[in-house]
Amino acid sequence: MKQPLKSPLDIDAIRADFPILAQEVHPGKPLVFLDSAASSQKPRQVIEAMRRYYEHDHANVHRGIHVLSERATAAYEGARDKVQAFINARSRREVIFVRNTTEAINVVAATWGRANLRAGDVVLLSEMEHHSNLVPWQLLAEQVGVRLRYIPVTGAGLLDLDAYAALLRDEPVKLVSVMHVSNVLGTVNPIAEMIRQAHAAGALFLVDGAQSVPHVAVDVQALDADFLAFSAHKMAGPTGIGVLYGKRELLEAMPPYMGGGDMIRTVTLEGSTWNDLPYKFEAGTPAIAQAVGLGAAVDYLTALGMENILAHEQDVVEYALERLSEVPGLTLYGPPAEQRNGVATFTLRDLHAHDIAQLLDAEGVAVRAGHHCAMPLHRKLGVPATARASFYVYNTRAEVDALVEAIYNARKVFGLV
Ligand code: 7TS
Repeated sequence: MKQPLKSPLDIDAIRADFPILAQEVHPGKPLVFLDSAASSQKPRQVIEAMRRYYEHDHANVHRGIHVLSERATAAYEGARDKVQAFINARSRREVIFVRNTTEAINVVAATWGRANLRAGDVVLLSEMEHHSNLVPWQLLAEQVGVRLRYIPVTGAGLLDLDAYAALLRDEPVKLVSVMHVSNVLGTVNPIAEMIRQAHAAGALFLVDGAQSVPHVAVDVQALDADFLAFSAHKMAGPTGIGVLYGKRELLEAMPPYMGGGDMIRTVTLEGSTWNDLPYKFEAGTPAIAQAVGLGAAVDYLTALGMENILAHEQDVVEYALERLSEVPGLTLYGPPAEQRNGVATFTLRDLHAHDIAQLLDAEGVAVRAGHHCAMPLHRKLGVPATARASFYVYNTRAEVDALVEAIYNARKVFGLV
C-alpha cells in the first residue's frame, strides 16, 4: 500500500471550512460525504460571500443608477473576471453565465446547432456521455435531421481513440462534444489530443467540463477548446449558476438563446437588435448572488492550488481503489488510478446498488446509486445501476476506511459472508 501523500494542504483545516461536514447523520454516525460528483459541499467563504452580498449590496444589475445597483453590478461582473482568469479565457466576453452544465450545452445545441447544422451533418458524441450531453443533440437530430455518431467505450473504460480517428476520417464531422472526465468511470479523456484531431478534421469541439473544472486546472487557450461547459455547484460554489465558455467569434455569430431584458440593444414593435457579448446570452435578471458565490469558490480553489487539490484527490482515489479491490464479490468499473479522477464506482455481487447505498447510509456514508444519468454507458457495462463513491478535496483516507467497513457490514446483512 502506498504511503499517504505528504500534501501541502492541511485537510483538517479545509474540512473545518465546510460546516456541513461536522455532523452526525444518524446517532453515533458521523457524516462521510462521498457524493461530491453529484454536488460538492460549500465552504463558509462561499456561504459568507453570498450572505454579505445579500446583507449589504443587493440590487438588480446593469440598471439602477444608485449605489447598491453599482455594487451589485461590480460584484456580478467581478465574478466573471474571476472565472475568466480561472479558465484562462482571452476575454471576459467569452464567459456566459447560465444555470448549469446542462443549460450551457443546450445553448450551444439550440443556437450554434440550429444556425450551423443542416440535415445529414454529423455531431460526434461518446458512449460515456451524461444525458445532458446526449439529449440536447437528440432533440436537434429530431428538429434538424442532424446525424449522431458515438465514440465507443472500450472494456477498460477508455474512449476508443482508433475508432475516434476513423469516425473523424469517414465523414465530415461538424462538432465533437465529449466529457473531459467521466462521472461514472472517472476516466480522464485525452481531451487536448482529441481537440487537435477534431480541428485537423475541420470539426469544432465542445468540452463537458462538469467533472474536470472542479478538480484540475482547465485552460481553454492551451486546450484550444471551442466551447466549455461547467457547473458551480460541483466546484464548491452554489447551485443555480454555471458557465458556458465559447470562443468570441463563435459566440458573436450565434443567435441568442432566450429573449428578454438585458440581452437587447434596441427594441421596437417591429423587431430588436442584440446586446454585446456576454449579455446577448443573459436574458432577464441573472443569478447575482450565485455569481458572487461562484467567484468566492474560484478564489477558494485558487488559494488551495488546483495541482494540490488534484494530487490529494488522486491519493484518496488510489487508496479507495486499493481497498475496494480487496472486498470479495465487489466489481470496480473504470480505468486504473493513473487514468482516472475523483470517483470509484462499483457493484457488489448481484445486489441492487440502491440497497447497498441504503445500508451505507445507515452507517453515515453517503454514496450515489443508480445510472448516474448515463444509461447508455450502463447498458454497455451490462448493469442497470452502480454505486458510486466520489471524492473532493475535503475527503480523507479515513473516510475510505469508513466506506470499506460499511461495505463489509452490508455484505454481512445480505448474508455474503
Ligand atoms: N456533465 C457531466 C459529466 C456531469 O457529471 C453532470 C452532472 C452534468 C453534465 C450535468 O450537470 P448539471 O449541473 O447541469 O446537472 N452529474 C451528476 C452526477 O454524476 N450525479 O449527479 C449529477
